[in-house]
Amino acid sequence: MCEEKFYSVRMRAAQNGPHEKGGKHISGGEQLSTYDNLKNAVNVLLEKALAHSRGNPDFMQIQFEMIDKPIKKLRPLPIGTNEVESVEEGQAVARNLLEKAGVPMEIIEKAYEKIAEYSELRGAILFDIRSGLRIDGQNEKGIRVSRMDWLTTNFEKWADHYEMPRSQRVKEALVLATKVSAHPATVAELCWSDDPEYVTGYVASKKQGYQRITKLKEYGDELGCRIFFVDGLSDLHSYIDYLEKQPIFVQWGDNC
Ligand code: WAQ
Ligand code: MG
Repeated sequence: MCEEKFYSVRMRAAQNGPHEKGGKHISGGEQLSTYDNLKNAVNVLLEKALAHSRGNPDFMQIQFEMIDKPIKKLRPLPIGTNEVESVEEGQAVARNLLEKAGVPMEIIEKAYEKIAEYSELRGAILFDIRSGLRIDGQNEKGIRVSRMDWLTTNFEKWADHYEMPRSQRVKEALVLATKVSAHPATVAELCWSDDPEYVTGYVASKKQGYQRITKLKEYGDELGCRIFFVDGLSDLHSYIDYLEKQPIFVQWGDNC
C-alpha cells in the first residue's frame, strides 16, 4: 500500500452559481485515493454536497490529480473535549485556549472583531499574531487546505479507542488540524462549522492538541469560522504551498 500511487480528489459546491460568481458556499471536501478507490472517493464527496444542511448546490466541481510528491505521515493531535453549557462559556474557553497556545489577548480580540466579516468563506483566514492583520490576501476565498486524509480503518480504530464518534466530520477536522499545526509557523487554529446543525468547534495547537468545545455557536447559525494564527512566517508563499500541496496521511499507531 505504501508504494502505491495516490490521487488528490477535491470537491467544491455552491448555490446561486459558482463561488467565483458570488454563489453561496455549500460544501467542500478533499480526499487522497488510490486509483482503484477513485469511484468511491468521488462518490463520498458527491454525497457530502448533495445532501447538505446549507442547501442544495446548483454548481459542483469534482476533480482529481495524481500526486507526484512523497506522502508525509503524521500522528493525529491528542484530543480533548471541553463540555460547555452555552455559546458564551464555549467562546470563553476558546479564547483561553488560544491565549495559552501563545496568541496575545489583544490579537484574539482583533480577530474576533473580524469574524463576522470573514464567515462567508470556503477556506481559512491566516492571521499574523505580530501585526494583528489578515495576511493571506484571498478575500472571500480564503486558503483551502488540501491533499490530506486518514485511512478509514485506521481512523475507526482510533475513534473506538478514544470513544469518539466514527464520524467523517471529526475525521476531516482532525486531519486538517493535524496538518496545519504540524507547520512550525502555526501557533493555533480556531474553528467552528458553517453547517447550521453542528455547534461543536475546536481550538488546536501543538501544545494542547485538538481541544473540542461542545458549543461555539447557536443551533441554526450558518456563520462558520476557520482562522490559522501564525507567527514568524518568513515566507508566506511556502506556507500556503504547504497547506495546499504537501500530501499528508494521518496515521495512528505504528503499522506500515
Ligand atoms: N481548508 C481550509 N478551510 C476549510 C477547509 C479546508 N480544507 N474545510 C473547511 N474550511 C473552512 C471553510 O471556511 C468552512 O466554511 C469552515 O472551515 C467550516 O467547515 O466534533 O465541520 O467543514 O470534533 O463546516 C469541527 C468539530 C467541525 C468537529 C468543523 O467545519 C468535532 C466543520 P466545516
Ligand atoms: Mg461546512
